[in-house]
Amino acid sequence: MNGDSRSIATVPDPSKKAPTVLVTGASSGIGLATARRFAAAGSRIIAAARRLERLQSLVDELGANCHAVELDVTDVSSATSITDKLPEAFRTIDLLVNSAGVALGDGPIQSAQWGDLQRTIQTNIMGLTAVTHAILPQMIARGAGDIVNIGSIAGSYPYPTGHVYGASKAFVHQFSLNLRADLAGSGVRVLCIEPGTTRTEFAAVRMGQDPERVQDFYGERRLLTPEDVAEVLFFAVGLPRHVNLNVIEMMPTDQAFSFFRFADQTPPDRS
Ligand code: 8X3
Repeated sequence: MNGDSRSIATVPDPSKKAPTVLVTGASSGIGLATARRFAAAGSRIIAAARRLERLQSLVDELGANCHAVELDVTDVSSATSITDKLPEAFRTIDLLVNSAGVALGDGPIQSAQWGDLQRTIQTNIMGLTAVTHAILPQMIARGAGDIVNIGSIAGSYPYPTGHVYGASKAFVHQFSLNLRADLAGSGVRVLCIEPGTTRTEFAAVRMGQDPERVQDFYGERRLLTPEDVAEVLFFAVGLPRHVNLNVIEMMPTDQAFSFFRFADQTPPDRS
C-alpha cells in the first residue's frame, strides 16, 4: 500500500482542512449512521434530507462540524444547485454519499400506484444522478474525491414485488461502474455498496407504515444495521487513494438466496 496516499477516513492532520462529507438521506438509516461515523473521525458533515426538522437532532449532536441542508432530490433543480445552498466553508466536498432512496409501490407491479413508482424512480435514479452530476466537476477539477452510491442486493437479484425498486438499484450499480469508466485518470473514486436487508425505516416506508407487516418482515431476525453499512463504507473510503473498491455486496449472515419458483396458477391456453 502506498504510504503517501491521503485517505478521507483518516483523522486529519490538524494543519489540514478536515474532509467534508455530503450525505443525502442523512436523517435516518444508512445516511444517518454514515454521517455519525465520519463525524466521529473528524470529518465535516453536510447532512442533506427532505425534512430539515429531522436533521436538527443530528446538528445538536455533531455541533458546528455539521451543516444541515434541506434537499428533496426529486426536485432536480434543487439537487443540481445543492452547492449554492452551502456556506463557503462547506462547499468543497471530498466525499459524496448518495444514500437518499425509497422503495414505494408496495405489492406486485400491477397493483402499485403510479405515483409511488414514479417517486421511486425520481429519487433513486434522477435524484442520485442529479446530485452526482452537480458535485463531480469540483472533484475532477481538484483531481480527488469519492462518490459512494448506496445500491442494494435488489439490484442484482429479482424477487416478487421488487419491480421498480430493484430496477432502480440495478441502475445505481451500472451507473457507478460507468462513472468509473468515465473518471479513469481523474483521481475520483466511485464505489457502490449493495446491502441486503438492513434494519431501518425502509420497510416501514415500503409497507405503508403498517407495524404488523414490518414486524413480520424484520421480526427478531439478525439483520444488518445501518452502522454495519457505515463501517464498511468508512473502511472502503479509508483505503489508500490508489485502491478503488468498485462494488461491495453485503448481507446479513442469516440472509441468502431463494430459488426459482413456479406460478401457482396459469390462465388457460387460448392460442
Ligand atoms: C433492500 C434489500 O433485502 O430488503 O435494499 O430487499 S432487501
